[in-house]
Amino acid sequence: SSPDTEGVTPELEKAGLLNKTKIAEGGRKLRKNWNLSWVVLVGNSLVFFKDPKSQNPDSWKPGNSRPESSVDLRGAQLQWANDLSSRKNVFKLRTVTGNEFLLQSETESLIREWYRTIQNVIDRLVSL
Ligand code: I3P
Repeated sequence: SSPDTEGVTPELEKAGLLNKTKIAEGGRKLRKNWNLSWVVLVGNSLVFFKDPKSQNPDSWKPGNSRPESSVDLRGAQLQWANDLSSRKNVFKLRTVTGNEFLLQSETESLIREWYRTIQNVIDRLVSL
């Protein structure tokens, strides 16, 4: 059984490698800088790691690898964004604070699964 005290550590929903770029910060447009990122969906947050050592599902746990950044999904919006990039299979994530990210994969099924899972978390947070 888990060493975690019941209910303290949030549930790991999903983890994997995606191409990521931030395109806005607080509503201000940023220059794109695409990078491969280890993305972890846990609890109410999407957590990004750039460290290759972080590429395992336990990386998000307290005391393990330090994340590059973290996004609060409460009130966030997702939309397909093939108009915002020359890349295929791209969606945009917008936070309530006006931060915007593009997430992309060469594999359509994989990006669809990420979209669906993140949207489910966003929907769940609305009703809490
Ligand atoms: C950008 C870079 C990005 C590209 C972006 C370019 O140029 O080529 O990869 O986004 O297109 O401006 P630079 O390296 O000089 O910043 P995509 O790969 O998503 O198409 P954009 O300006 O149309 O967003």
